[in-house]
Amino acid sequence: MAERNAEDFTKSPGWLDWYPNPSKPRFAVPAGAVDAHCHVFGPGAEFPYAAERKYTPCDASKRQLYALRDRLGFARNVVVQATCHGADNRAMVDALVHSGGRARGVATVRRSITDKELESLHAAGVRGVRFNFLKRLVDFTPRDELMEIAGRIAPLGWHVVVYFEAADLAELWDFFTALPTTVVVDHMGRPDVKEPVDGPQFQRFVSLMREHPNVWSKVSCPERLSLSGPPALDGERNAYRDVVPFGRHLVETFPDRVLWGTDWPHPNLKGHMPDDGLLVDFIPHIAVNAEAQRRLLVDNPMRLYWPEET
Ligand code: 0GY
Repeated sequence: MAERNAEDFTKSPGWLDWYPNPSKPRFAVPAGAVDAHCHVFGPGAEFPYAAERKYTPCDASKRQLYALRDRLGFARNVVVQATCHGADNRAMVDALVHSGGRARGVATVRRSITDKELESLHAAGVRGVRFNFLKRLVDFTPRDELMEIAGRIAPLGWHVVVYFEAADLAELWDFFTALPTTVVVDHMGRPDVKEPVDGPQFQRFVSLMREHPNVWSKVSCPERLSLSGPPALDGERNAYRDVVPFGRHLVETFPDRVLWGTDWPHPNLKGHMPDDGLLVDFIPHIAVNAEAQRRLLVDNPMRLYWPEET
């Protein structure tokens, strides 16, 4: 592959931009709802993308993110550092400090980070670090380095967010279960939704959560996991239905350890870009009553990201 020019912010070939005019969801999220997984990208002219990035995205600014928040009816965001910014957290931190206290963040840090830098991330609203194990997104980081970082952020009350492919869980199990913090898994551990919910692959993930009460899951990204895809353009809003049994199983089995997020601006999607309004209408299919919805969208994220208010 050709060496990427670090200064060239031309979008990666085939890059899909975020959906410009999301529909108004039919599902009204409860008051105080948190979008607990979303990103900002640049803008590249202000916050350059990292030299080591594996993709160059479209710009997706804090202003655009907060407009989406308001359009969908959410009160708060958790802004997760995207790999295109490497361990340069400035765009994410800038989004937090301009949120009026309505956003908290998850950073990417290296072993070289100083205590002072960690404290300043904390002051900006960072409450976790993300360890990414997807080879298409990041270069390998030795486990001892990650464990060292986890040991340093634990006293701050932060947690670790992990992103991995379902096929890699067996190999990562011992590392995950040795982490000294709450561990939040992105996108249900990326199950293959062709497999049954009670099949070995997803049940391995369910066992991880059952045996380890410090493990939480984001029941997010149906648009990334779905094979059936969005609905036909017939006005029906019951999208991504093949993902429903997986999300619903986790929401019902672990009601106080699930989070939900849009994943806006949806990096690296192939095929289609979701209407974020439709994604919100997915929620009542996996959290089927008001209590489950309140826990998923308000109580759980508030406990993790704004514990001082709960
Ligand atoms: C997601 C998923 C992806 C990308 C990233 O930080 C990232 O680049 O998280 C992906 O490509 O699956 O959660 O945004």
